[in-house]
Amino acid sequence: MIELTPIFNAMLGAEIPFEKFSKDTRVTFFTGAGISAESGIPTFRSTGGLWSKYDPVKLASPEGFNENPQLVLDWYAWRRDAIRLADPNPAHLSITKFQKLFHDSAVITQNVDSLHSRAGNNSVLELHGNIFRERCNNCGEENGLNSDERTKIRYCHCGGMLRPDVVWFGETLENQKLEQAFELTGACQIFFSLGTSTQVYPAAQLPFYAKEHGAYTIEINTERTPFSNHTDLFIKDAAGHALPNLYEEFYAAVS
Ligand code: BV8
Ligand code: ZN
Repeated sequence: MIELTPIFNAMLGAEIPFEKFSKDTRVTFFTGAGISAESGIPTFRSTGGLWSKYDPVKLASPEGFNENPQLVLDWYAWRRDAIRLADPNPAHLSITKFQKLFHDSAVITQNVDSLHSRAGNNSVLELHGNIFRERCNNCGEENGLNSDERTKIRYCHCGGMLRPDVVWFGETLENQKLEQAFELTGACQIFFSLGTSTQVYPAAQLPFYAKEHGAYTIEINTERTPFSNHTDLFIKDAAGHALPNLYEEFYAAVS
């Protein structure tokens, strides 16, 4: 395992086995809240993150919603307003460039903020849903968010309450999405783990699964994570700085 800090970024090219890769290499990008940090969107567990101010059980769990739906709806409306003011940052934008270089690539994100799609990334799998959609808490029927009524408690035709279409703690992820995530991870030759604390399961299994299935793994994070001792290359840097640099290295090597 090689650890590079920003000072050694220049030596980046020396560490990666570029000779193994070509434009046909299958690449998977796995991302967490850290990739949106440079867009101004707070993460959950970094210093000053959302969970340092709010109780996740009260705000991101079915129990919390049933106990105080208005509080949860207000919190998600506040987060949507913050996200609307944010733009994709160089990390999101460099994935679009990577996907032009490696045509067989996909993005698996834990984020619910739509910034990957807004950056032009394709094949984006939103494991934890999307904050700009709502679904019925009872029958699960999805519907887009009617923004002027965004914080009112509203009901589905079946009588169930409408809630953000995201996966809360204690809720299972959509099976089909999870299977697709493991398939993309098991089949890729390069796996990027970008801006995730690698603590929330089952998503946090993916980097380890990639490693077990023979992918060359690159982790970019401003802090070390439980995966950092397992990854082939750990770059201690902001994703918005390191990923565009990495793109230049890969472009020079495989284009
Ligand atoms: C489930 C809602 C079946 C959406 C979220 C005990 C052991 C293991 C598992 C469990 C357990 N007890 C319960 C569980 C299961 C639980 C879990 O994993 N809990 C953990 C916390 C222990 N998981 C679940 O409940 C999942 N469902 O398992 O169902 C089941 C059911 C019942 C019981 C057992 C199993 C559902 C998980 C989804 C929860 N939903 N949020 C929303 O509102 O957004 S959680 C939240 O965490 C988000 O979804 C987020 O996507 C996810 C992961 O967080 P990260 O994205 O990694 O963000 P974080 O802030 O943590 O880290 C940011 C990182 O970026 C940091 O490392 C930081 O250093 C770095 N960074 C910062 N700036 C930058 C940067 N990196 C690069 N550049 C920068 N500029
Ligand atoms: Zn319903």
